[in-house]
Amino acid sequence: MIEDWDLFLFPYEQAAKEWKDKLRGIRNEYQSRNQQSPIEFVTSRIKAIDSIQEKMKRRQITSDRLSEDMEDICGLRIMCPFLDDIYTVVEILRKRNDISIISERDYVNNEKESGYRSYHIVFSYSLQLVDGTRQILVEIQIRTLAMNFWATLEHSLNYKHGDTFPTEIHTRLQKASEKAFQLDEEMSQIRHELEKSNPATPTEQEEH
Ligand code: 0O2
Repeated sequence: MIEDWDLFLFPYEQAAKEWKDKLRGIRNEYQSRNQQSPIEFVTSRIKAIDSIQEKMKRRQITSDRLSEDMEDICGLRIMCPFLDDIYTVVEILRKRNDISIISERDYVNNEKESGYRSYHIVFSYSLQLVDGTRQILVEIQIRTLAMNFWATLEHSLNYKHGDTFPTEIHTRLQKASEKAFQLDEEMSQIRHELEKSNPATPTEQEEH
């Protein structure tokens, strides 16, 4: 049993803050070079306590193994403007020497049965605490704006509806996901064509 959740979750909150800052730093670096950033915006969340407890039961994770066996207590999400940007961000993360990548899951090219698409990376991060260093697992989900649009709405519909969708709704959501993906492909194609015709055009960036 976790006696003090605030105490348990503190390192995860700290890691989320540091990583949000690092990822926004990458975006700012591109902007300072007047280049289009592969990162549009970044969000973070600490897994809700009831969601941790539900997953502990479902996966038979004991309290003493929680930090090692639950990989998504600290979660970050990177939203990319275009499809190719997802893999640019993956490469940037692979090259970093302040993390050790534990696993990668490509749900962009291998979408889940629901229609969900995103690229998931779990890594271990050395967090500096008063008493020394602690390894914290962090999950980053990397997706386009269109994938985020679909996943956010599907999640909220699922949350409101509870349990599983009726078959007809499930199929419609799969189709909606396919349409979002077609939109991503079309926008990527437009970008490539514009780049070919005018390689040096700097693209406008929004501040978030
Ligand atoms: P939250 O914020 O934790 O409540 P599991 O975590 O056991 O369910 P697994 O295999 O460990 O699953 O992880 P998986 O499937 O690689 O990633 C789980 C997370 O990916 C989910 O976290 C969602 O954020 C996202 N995800 C996966 N499948 C779907 C889907 O079909 N629809 C949507 N909208 N998101 C999905 P949690 O646990 O739901 O979120």
